[in-house]
Amino acid sequence: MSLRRLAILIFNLALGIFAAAPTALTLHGPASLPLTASSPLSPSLASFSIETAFFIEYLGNTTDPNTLTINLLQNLKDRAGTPAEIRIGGITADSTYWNASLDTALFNFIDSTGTLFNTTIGPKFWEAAAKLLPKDTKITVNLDMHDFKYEGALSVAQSALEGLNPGQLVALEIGNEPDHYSPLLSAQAYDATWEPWSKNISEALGFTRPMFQIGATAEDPLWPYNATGASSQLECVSALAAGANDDGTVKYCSEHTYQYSVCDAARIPIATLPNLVNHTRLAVYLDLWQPRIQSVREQLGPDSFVIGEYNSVSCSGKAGVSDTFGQALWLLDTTLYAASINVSRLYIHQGGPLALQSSTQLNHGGLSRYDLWYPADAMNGEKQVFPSYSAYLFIAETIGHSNSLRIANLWPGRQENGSTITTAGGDISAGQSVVYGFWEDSAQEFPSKLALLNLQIFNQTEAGPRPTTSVTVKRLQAPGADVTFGNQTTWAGQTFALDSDGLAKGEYKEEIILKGNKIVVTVEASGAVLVCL
Ligand SMILES: *[C@@H]1O[C@H](CO)[C@@H](O)[C@H](O)[C@H]1NC(C)=O
Ligand SMILES: *[C@@H]1O[C@H](CO)[C@@H](O)[C@H](O)[C@H]1NC(C)=O
Ligand SMILES: *[C@@H]1O[C@H](CO)[C@@H](O)[C@H](O)[C@H]1NC(C)=O
Ligand SMILES: *[C@@H]1O[C@H](CO)[C@@H](O)[C@H](O)[C@H]1NC(C)=O
Ligand SMILES: *[C@@H]1O[C@H](CO)[C@@H](O)[C@H](O)[C@H]1NC(C)=O
Ligand SMILES: *[C@@H]1O[C@H](CO)[C@@H](O)[C@H](O)[C@H]1NC(C)=O
Ligand SMILES: *[C@@H]1O[C@H](CO)[C@@H](O)[C@H](O)[C@H]1NC(C)=O
Ligand SMILES: *[C@@H]1O[C@H](CO)[C@@H](O)[C@H](O)[C@H]1NC(C)=O
Ligand SMILES: *[C@@H]1O[C@H](CO)[C@@H](O)[C@H](O)[C@H]1NC(C)=O
Ligand SMILES: CC(=O)N[C@H]1CO[C@H](CO)[C@@H](O)[C@@H]1O
Repeated sequence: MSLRRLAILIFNLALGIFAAAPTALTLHGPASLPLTASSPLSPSLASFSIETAFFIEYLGNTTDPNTLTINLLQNLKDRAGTPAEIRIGGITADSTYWNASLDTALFNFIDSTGTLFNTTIGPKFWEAAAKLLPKDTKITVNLDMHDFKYEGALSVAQSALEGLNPGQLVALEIGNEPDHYSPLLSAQAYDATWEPWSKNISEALGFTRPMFQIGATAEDPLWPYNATGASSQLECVSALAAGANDDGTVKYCSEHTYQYSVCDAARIPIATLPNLVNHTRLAVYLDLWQPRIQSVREQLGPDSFVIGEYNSVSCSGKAGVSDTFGQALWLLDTTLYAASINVSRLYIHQGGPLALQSSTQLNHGGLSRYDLWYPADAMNGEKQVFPSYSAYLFIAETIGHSNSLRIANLWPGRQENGSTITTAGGDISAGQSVVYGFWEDSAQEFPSKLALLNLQIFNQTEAGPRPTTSVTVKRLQAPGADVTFGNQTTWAGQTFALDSDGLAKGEYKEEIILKGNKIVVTVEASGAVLVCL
């Protein structure tokens, strides 16, 4: 019976605005939980990485809190029941120092050309994190390894433990993107510092459980996996193989993903909106990590692999690409796809352009073009919320308050080799449709929700019948993939933008589609819907 139910889930795809005859796509059963479905999803699946030097600009301090940031984070907690986690880190963590006498929360050393050299934090920094973030927000802190000064790393770790609420500090990272250090570190050389530091800090701070997140590496896995240099890459698996966990200090592994880049001339032309909004490209990219995800989970447990820093376009994003509604669709699909291959949490990176990132880019202030919102007026844009924020509302609401929801990709569907990319190169028959199913552990015969994404820059009509119940549909919408305004982006009919300080504005809208033989849900081109069955 359940097989029949799913088999009549039909997608009518309008291949072009004027297409007269839609193509029908039928998903074949079984509708029960697939064997390759993920582990139970973390309610903090959609989390944040905030660049250390920009953390106070985002959050404010206890005398002058940033209510926009606080409201936007609280909206997510309201939907998922658990706050998004925050990793405080990034390249500036490798030049961040503790000063117990500092009277401000944070001091950035910026020279007369506007270049940021280093960051000093004091007690008010942790006070802001402890008091202003939504209650129970878990924090991961990135320590400086780049200076190779153990006492400096220890003092930041100790200040975090003492300054945050009890239990709030959930992990420490040692170094940011150590695979980009110069001279290059082998896994053995990395471990030679990482392993004794993690042990000494654990002893000094009295940790009785593993508290460290290893890796934080930047480079993509080389493809094919037997390519020259692939076996000598510094990453979680090679670091673990070289003995990083000999003292049992490793809790999680984090690797960073930036699918596109404007760091160098060769990659700039590839960082386009149509490439960004393309499921095939996104899945092929994330699939590169599958062997590492599997290995790390076997060694450290089912919830151990995270993408601790990521965004779409490295070196601070690209106007017209990473600040658009297309980025919202990319963010939604990236998060759900990663979850479907057992990435436990993803921390979207927020911050600004930085010195030394690239010789060609502006690195003198402002905020990154890929941020979900600007907490304050910046030299490259006023205070605002970008369309991509709404993707995190979609995810938080999909997970709801469940602690046992599992996800699987239903279309294009998982293939023999573990990828969703078919020999035909993904979903070419049906444009750019992507379907995820969500199952409660307690009800494995039929999914409780479906996420239907249309990543094609055209229209799509979708249908999801369930003869015995009504279906509610909530939409993620904007006038087009190229829209850059949060105030034109709606989730379930409402905007979450600056004019309401990040709070919901407008009439809440969900469509209730009554049971019938066939239910047709129309999805606009470049749009996504959440169907609750
Ligand atoms: C995800 O993890 C679960 C539980 O460990 C496993 O059964 C499933 O095959 C994994 N899925 C993928 C796509 O790796
Ligand atoms: C720490 O901050 C205080 C107050 O701003 C300052 O006087 C002192 O020089 C700083 N210490 C160091 C080592 O930078
Ligand atoms: C708090 O923020 C305000 C506004 O940026 C600033 O004037 C003040 O010095 C900050 N206080 C601390 C303790 O950092
Ligand atoms: C920060 O960088 C400046 C400029 O190089 C340097 O003078 C200063 O000592 C650095 N601060 C710390 C705390 O290392
Ligand atoms: C770690 O602690 C041991 C024992 O206290 C000490 O000998 C060693 O120098 C420390 N390592 C570092 C990197 O500080
Ligand atoms: C990688 O493996 C493939 C398939 O086994 C083989 O054809 C190719 O020669 C190998 N490449 C290298 C660099 O070893
Ligand atoms: C998406 O990317 C794949 C792989 O690069 C490509 O074959 C396909 O044509 C793209 N789809 C669209 C609609 O651009
Ligand atoms: C929408 O947001 C943009 C960016 O913040 C702003 O410039 C514009 O005035 C806003 N429009 C409305 C109607 O509020
Ligand atoms: C899986 O197979 C598809 C189709 O042959 C191919 O395009 C893709 O690269 C393969 N992925 C992996 C990770 O092997
Ligand atoms: C058919 C069509 O209009 N496609 C366009 C949709 O919008 C995006 C973003 O502006 C364009 O890149 C497409 O060419």
